Amino acid sequence: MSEGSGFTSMAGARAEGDAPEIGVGMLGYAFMGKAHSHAMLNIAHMMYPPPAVPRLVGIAGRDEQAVAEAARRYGYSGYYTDWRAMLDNDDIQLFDNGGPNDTHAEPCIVAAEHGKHILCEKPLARTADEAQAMLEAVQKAGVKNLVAFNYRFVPAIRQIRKLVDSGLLGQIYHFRAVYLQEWVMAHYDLPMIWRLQKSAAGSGALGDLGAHIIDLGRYLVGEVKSVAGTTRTFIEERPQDDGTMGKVDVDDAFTALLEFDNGALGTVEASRFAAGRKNGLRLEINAEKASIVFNLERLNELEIFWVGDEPEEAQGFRNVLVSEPSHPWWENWWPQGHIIGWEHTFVHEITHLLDCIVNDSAVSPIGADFVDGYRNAVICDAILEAAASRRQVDCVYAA
Ligand code: SOE
Repeated sequence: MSEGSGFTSMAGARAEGDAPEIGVGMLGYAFMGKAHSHAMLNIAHMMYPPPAVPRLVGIAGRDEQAVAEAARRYGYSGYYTDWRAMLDNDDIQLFDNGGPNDTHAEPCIVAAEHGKHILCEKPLARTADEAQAMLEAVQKAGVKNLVAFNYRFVPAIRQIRKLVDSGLLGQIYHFRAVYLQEWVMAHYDLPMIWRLQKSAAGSGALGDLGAHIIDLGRYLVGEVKSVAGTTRTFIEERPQDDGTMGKVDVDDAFTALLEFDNGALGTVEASRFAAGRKNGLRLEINAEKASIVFNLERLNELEIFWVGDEPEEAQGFRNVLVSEPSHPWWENWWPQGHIIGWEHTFVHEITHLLDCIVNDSAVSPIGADFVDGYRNAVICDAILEAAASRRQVDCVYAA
């Protein structure tokens, strides 16, 4: 169809329009590769006008057939079987690391050395020492950096933070959080996988699930000064590819006590052996003026109890549907009550990072940066030390 026939070409308009494009190189094509790629494909038209339009330049993975299929599926311009070659591509300004925990440090450090901004899946690293090296690399390079603690980007969680910041809750006494799943229990017949090996994962339920609720404790309540805790491994051997039985050297579950700098008391627990719990993150904050409950499996809702708000005979927790246009992130979606889901947290998270890149603004505290990821790792290491030594352990932060 030619110009003049009532048709106006928009070819390339978005790339030359208000929003700059940011070239993305993705490492990994499994669960997080899918969640991040899906999110990036939604930003240009749903976060409209976007701070930037992510251009899917390349995706890297070891299995050539699988990574080629992922490139086709999500629309990456090309694929790599070597992440180093991908990071040599100057058309990539943002490195997205969705790989397993043992592939977080080296690629992120090399990406920082190449001057690329970085999004790294959680936990940032397997240990605090490894996280510190990554933090130093991004600080030296001066690149924007975000750790994908995506639950900070649930509108209801951001709403809790806004209530905390407003002072309406008063002093916070308790932070109580669990993150419960069941997929590692015996009836799943799970063989040995990287998430069950310390050399690959760093820890088990602690770093995978506990890291999320520890991050939310830091985001909603404050810094953690000391911990006590214990861990359990319920199935100690798993069948390996070569037919032998391998030892599981990470925790299947942990329970910990957190002492916050501001005097609040925290209890956190994560398990992959909680039958019936599919993605059961639940937190409760008890404060001077209110208590608030959040449940990830009902992520558009908050249960709030306001002290002295109603006559004694009518007191109780109220259910608040967090979906009004004035609620965080909701101006981008639907009319109130048309609820959103887990995947939308990645759309918010990556949009926030693009905004920080384009406007040179701070990633934290709305998002978690590598300082947050490092401090999270210090707390996780301290919990493992407390469990091994059976005593309370102070959290010492080098940054
Ligand atoms: C574990 O199964 C897992 O996929 C975590 O790795 C994610 O971070 C969490 O969001 C959902 O559960």
